[in-house]
Amino acid sequence: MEMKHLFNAVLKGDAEGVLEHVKSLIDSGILADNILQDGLIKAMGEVGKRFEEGEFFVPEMLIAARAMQGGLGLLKPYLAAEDVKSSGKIIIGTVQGDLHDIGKNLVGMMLEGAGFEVIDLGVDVKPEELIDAMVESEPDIVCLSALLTTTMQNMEKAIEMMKDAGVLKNTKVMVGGAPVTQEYADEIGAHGFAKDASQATSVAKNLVM
Ligand code: B1M
Repeated sequence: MEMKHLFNAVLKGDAEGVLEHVKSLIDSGILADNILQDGLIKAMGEVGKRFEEGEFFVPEMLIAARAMQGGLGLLKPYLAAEDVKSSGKIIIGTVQGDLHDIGKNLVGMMLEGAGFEVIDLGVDVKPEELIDAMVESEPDIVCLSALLTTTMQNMEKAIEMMKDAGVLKNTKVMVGGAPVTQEYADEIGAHGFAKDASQATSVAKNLVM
């Protein structure tokens, strides 16, 4: 019942309600991962469906997304508490031109939860910014997220520029996001692809092995 209230609070973009329901679910002993999957992620799926059907518009999506992110913030320490050991260093960002960060944040959180040190460059990250951060931090993996068919092409541009700058000798690239596929990842020369945040942790672990 509480999960249903959480689902509805995300749909309504009720940020306070989302925080209250997440807290209450945590207090009643529900696993953070269940709250994430069955409450927050499920509700964002419904938001996307309503947007596609013309029932929701960009403001509704944005308000729901913000409410969801508040809930994610509360869950973060609980998710990170599972499986903590240093697995490597990761730089993550949403590619140039793309402002979607919920999935990217989720992937980053899961990676932290899997013991990686995560440096988050945010959204709309230019290839030059990625390369500067790579030179400075020498990550094991660079994670690129894209949610738009138009911006996923910037993944290829970023990888090309990384190759030209010579920063891929000890660093692997993982890509993901709703329009990205394994075929596309192979085509643009990425070393890894994950379809969701939980798969991202296993792919990342394989990439640093
Ligand atoms: Co946008 N949007 N949006 N949006 N938005 C989509 C992506 C869209 C599919 C909606 C639709 O039309 N059905 C559509 C894209 C169409 C396309 O290109 N094929 C779309 C559009 C068109 C737009 C605008 C152009 C709308 C406009 O202005 N007319 C605009 C673009 C702005 C820009 O980026 N330049 C826009 C804006 C926005 C908001 C700002 C309002 C808001 C984003 C808020 C934010 O992120 N802070 C928003 C939202 C919320 C969505 C939807 C509804 C939800 C996205 C989301 O957060 N999903 C989305 C519709 C949908 O997805 N059904 C939509 C939940 C999240 C957990 O999933 O991000 O897929 P996702 O991440 C998953 C996986 O993809 C994967 O793991 C995550 C967790 O499992 N993953 C990775 C992601 N990154 C990964 C990286 C990895 C591995 C896995 O390794 C590195």
